Amino acid sequence: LMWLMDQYLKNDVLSIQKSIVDHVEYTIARSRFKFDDFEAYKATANSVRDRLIESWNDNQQFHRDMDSKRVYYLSMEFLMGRSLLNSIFNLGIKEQYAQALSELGYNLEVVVEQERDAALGNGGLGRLAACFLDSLATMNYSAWGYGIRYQYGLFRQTLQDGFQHEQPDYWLNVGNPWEIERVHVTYPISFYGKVEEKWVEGTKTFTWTPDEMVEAVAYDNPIPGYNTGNTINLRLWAAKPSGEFDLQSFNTGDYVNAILSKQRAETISNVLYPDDRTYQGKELRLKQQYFFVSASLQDIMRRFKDHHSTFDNFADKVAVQLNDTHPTIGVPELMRLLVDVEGLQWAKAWDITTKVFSITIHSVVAETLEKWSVELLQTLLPRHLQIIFKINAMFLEEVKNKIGNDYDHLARLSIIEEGEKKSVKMGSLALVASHTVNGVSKLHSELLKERVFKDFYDIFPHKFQNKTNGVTQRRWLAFCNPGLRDMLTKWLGTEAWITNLDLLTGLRQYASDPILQKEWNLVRRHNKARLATYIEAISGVKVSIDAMFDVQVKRIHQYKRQLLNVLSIIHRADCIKNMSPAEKTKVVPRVCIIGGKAAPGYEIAKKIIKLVTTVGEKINNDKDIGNLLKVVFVPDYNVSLAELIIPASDLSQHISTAGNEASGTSNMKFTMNGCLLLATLSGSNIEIQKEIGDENIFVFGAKPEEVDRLRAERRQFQPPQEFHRIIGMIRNGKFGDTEYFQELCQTVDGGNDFYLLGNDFSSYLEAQAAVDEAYVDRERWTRMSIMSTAGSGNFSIDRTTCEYAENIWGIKPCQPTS
Ligand code: DL6
Repeated sequence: LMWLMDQYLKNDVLSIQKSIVDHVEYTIARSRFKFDDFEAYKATANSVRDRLIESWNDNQQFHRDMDSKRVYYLSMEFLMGRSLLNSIFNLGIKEQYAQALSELGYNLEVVVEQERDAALGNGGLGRLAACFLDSLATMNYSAWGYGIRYQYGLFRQTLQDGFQHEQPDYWLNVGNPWEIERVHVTYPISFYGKVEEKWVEGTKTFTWTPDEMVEAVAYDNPIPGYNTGNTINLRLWAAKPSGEFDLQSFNTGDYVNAILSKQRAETISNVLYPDDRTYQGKELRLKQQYFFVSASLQDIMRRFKDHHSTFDNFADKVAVQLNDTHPTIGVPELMRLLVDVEGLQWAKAWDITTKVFSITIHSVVAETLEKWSVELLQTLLPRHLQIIFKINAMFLEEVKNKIGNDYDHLARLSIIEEGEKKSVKMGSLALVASHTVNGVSKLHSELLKERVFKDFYDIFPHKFQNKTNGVTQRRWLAFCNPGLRDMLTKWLGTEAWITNLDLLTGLRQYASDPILQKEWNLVRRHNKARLATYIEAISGVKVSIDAMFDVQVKRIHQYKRQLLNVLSIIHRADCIKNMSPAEKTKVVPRVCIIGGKAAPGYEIAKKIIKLVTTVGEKINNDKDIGNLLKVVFVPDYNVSLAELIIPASDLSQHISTAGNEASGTSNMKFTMNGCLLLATLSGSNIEIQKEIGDENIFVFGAKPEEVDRLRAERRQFQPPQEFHRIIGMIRNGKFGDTEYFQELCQTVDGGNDFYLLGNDFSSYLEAQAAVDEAYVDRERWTRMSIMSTAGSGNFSIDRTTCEYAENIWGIKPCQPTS
């Protein structure tokens, strides 16, 4: 079969050109002599996909033969961004592609810009899932991601008169060259109906007769590792009508309704819910969760059964990671599949289930963990509700042996929340069924034990672990910041840092070296110039790259305190206006860049956006302020914009109320790229501070252990004069829209100030002054910047992945030897 080996696509420039041109002609059916940049992108992406399919196939075959244990990462969200540059970079063929395109008359940089972001996620949780895939592939683990192929990704944000507007992100209408539709990989997914109980040979059996059935169709997305043949799979499910099921309606002559019900099926995978923290208990969301989890588990079991005749060692071959509580309905689903479909005894099935699942929690407060009403579950998934009740009964029986009949305690532990409207606490269900639960930073994991899941921790202390998040240095440093990449490789004498980020500590010895400092600043200025051009193009605001680029980009949330940032911007503007010309010469010019989406129903967050744009409008046109301060709101913040903004930032703000951010991951991306952090003691900021050193970060505000007390005393707290004055300016119409901003101002009125803006304001201003002072000392600032990058090794997702693999999933790296 030697000739088969020869079939592999070659990666020399000529072969690549031939692949691209063939795709122009045969895949997208355009003339090879005339195609535009978008068509060039599509053809290029298809040619890369061909190469990925080769390693994908090899990888699947290898793991089939090895029968290796695999981790399945179940997530409602995968915030992938663009794939072209990432793929050719990971395959090590970027230079060849650049040359191939250039000789054909196209520019790689322009071509990659044609790709639409795959925005199948809201923020941190979804982007973390995407980073994991990159790392699992790079580190040669056997892994698959499972999720939903949403027709509409996260909405696109536009600004109209400074207000956020949401536009649909119909990202698939231009086609998605990366995915492979598997029309034959489909599973039936059932909803509604009734359950019948029967005794068969002394055993109670359950038959669920559903009222609605749809089909889940697989779409595979190959994910290449960096510098390895390990290409793993992200399998996304699309909902399609179930032909078999609808046949009945057609046969009974109800043609129109049959067609309508077909359309209804497709709505299941239509849209990503744009709220990242509040869940409104919508039936469609539960349908989505069950839809993708059921398809994934059926798929996993089918693959296992190809090699095994019993389920005895299922847990030795399968690990399932639940990305937050969203896929938790998988617990009763696996039980149903094992007991009702495969005929296992309950005890045996439960033993398997509890060895397979583990869960990561991404929030800090119990209120954000999902609950589903018993009524809805009874209607939509009646058999699952029975299973949940049984799991709960057995669990409570078991804990009674430990804690006795303390009913309050038992009620807190119960998976079912009693009350007027009974509901199922999905976090509790996941915890009972999982062998491990983890938080995403050291502080967060402690908070889970002390607060969110205290009652469970007392009973199952062995289940709790910490796994501090990380980010992939491939996307977030090596290819979004090519100037810095080359410089790091040159100064470290190796590019091994791309897979071993700890090597960055080698930079520390050069942090004061004037030659490195000069090169460092040159790269930074180049990145800032790129961003300045973009800012001018989208907003018309001209910004100087000598000014400090002070950035806060993330979802808009009260707890993330963008409002605190705006208040200090108003304060700064006001101070500048009152300065003499001599005093003005001492001001450090700043460009304040804010970006992020507000959930469509989150009115306060939308008001914050409007305040930023209004304040920006006023300041940017104030001649007394001139270039000393500019304020820009960057619309439609997404992965691709982050890749432009992060390498160009001098200062990045991570200023949530202490302890209120589970981890944060953009703080890690900024640090890696040599941007300094202005931070509170929240989430992974604390660990970043430890790694890079107190002298290289600006920390302010309350301590996590003070927050409860400060909240309790906030009615009596007197914020500083400046705080009142600035709020007064907004209230009194200095920025127009007087009525519109009243509610926003009320959120920081003493008793209402839950996120402690008033309390932290003074120390925030002090920290801002310290930032200015450091910035004027160019040698010191550059040193701090180099030390930030040098200390960021611990925040590589590869470290996180290894910890999960070793301590939770029990999997080992393995790849073909040849
Ligand atoms: O773990 C990833 C990321 C954390 O870094 C953020 O701190 C956290 O807010 C975020 N959570 C979400 C959705 N929230 N919930 N549940 O994105 O997760």
